Amino acid sequence: MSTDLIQDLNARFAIADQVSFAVGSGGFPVVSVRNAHADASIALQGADVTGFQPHGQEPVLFLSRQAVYARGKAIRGGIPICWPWFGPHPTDPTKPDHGFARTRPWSVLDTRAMPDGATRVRLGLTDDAETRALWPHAFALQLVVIVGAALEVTLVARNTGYEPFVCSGALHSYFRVGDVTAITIQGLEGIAYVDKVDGGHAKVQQGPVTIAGETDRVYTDTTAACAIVDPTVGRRVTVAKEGSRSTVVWNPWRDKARRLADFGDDEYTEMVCVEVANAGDDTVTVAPGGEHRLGTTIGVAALAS
Ligand code: TA6
Repeated sequence: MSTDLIQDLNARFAIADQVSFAVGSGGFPVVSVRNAHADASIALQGADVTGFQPHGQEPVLFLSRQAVYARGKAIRGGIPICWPWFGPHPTDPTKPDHGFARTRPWSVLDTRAMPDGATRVRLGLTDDAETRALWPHAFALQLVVIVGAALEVTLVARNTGYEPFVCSGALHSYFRVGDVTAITIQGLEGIAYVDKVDGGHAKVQQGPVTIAGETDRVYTDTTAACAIVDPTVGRRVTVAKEGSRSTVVWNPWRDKARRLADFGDDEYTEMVCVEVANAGDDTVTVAPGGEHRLGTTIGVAALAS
């Protein structure tokens, strides 16, 4: 990737002492944000928010030390964007899991210093011949990232065509935890879920979620915020949402971790995914000229001692 692109991005979108662009891992452009509240980083490859760290706090997002940075490849960590389908393609197994938005280079739309000291970065992706070969629809995606004391990430999917389209997806957030076996996830108590580790059986969550083995669950019909309570780090990470009626919880545990080439064998103890989703039956139909917003707000607070 040419340094010309970086120079051009900085000339057009850098904000002194707040937003800058540089060559990141794999040679892909990365946006670095530093403001009064926090540090953050966003890879233009897949518009993946790869880092968020409020000042005085430990990093909030998990990024695998074995992540692979390559064209057409999703980054293992941060917040990959699953769109326009979640999981395997509904009818064609030859198409990539979780759609194509997470594997394509996004462009920068604008950057802005907000009055409250936060920073907004907007990224865009539109259809082209490659995307239409995978999914025959015209669209304009925007990812609106606001870095403040909390992190706000909103995927806005606009239908720029003449036919309605049906999509699903997720903000596939990877959270960094001190010890995955010690955390609890609140907000899903009594909620029905599909257990993908147990043959897709339908179950109901009893109490807070704990992780003691491979976990891959789609919680259905829930608009509730979640909280990851992490006694090892001494913090509570809240995950609020917009435009979502399903929440996915994932940890690959030992065996799957070993099968993932871009994930360390023992890294499963350091992370959990809590994903704001449109998954399972929670698909979205977008009319021509219409849009759907899928958003998450991630907050951090110390646990009361
Ligand atoms: O969100 C959970 C999930 O759908 C799991 O089934 C697991 O496959 C995970 O995503 C990671 O998928 P990936 O395609 O990134 O390896």
